[in-house]
Amino acid sequence: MENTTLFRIIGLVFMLAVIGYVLFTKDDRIRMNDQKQNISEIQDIYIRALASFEYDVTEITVKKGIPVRLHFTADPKVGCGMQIVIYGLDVSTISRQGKESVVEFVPEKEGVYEYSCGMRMMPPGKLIVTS
Ligand SMILES: [Cu+2]
Repeated sequence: MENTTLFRIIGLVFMLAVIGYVLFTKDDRIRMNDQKQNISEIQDIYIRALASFEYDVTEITVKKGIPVRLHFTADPKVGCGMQIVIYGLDVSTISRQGKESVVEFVPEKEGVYEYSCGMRMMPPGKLIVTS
C-alpha cells in the first residue's frame, strides 16, 4: 500500500519534470527563432553616384536598430564621388572601376544623416533613420 503511494508520488514528480522541461525548451526555441528573425532582417539600400556628379537617390528612409546593407556604385567618371560618406554614422565606402561596393551598419539613433563624397562636395542626399 505504502509502496503504491510512493510510486504515484515519484510518477507525479517525473511527469511535472517532463512538462517543465518541454515548456522550458519550447520557450527557448521561440526565443532563438526571434533572434534569427532579427538577424535575417536586413534593409538593403542602393545608391549610385552618377557621372553628372549627383546621386540617383537623394532620400532614403531606414528603420533604427535593423542592419542596413548599403550597395554603392559610382560611375568611373565621377572622380572623388567614388567615395561615399554618411556623415554622423561613421559609414564610408569606395566604389572602384564602377564596381558595386557593399557596406553594412546598424543605425542606432533616429535622425537625418547627409551623405556625400569625402570632401562633402557632391550635392548631399539624406538618409532618414526612423523608429
Ligand atoms: Cu569630393
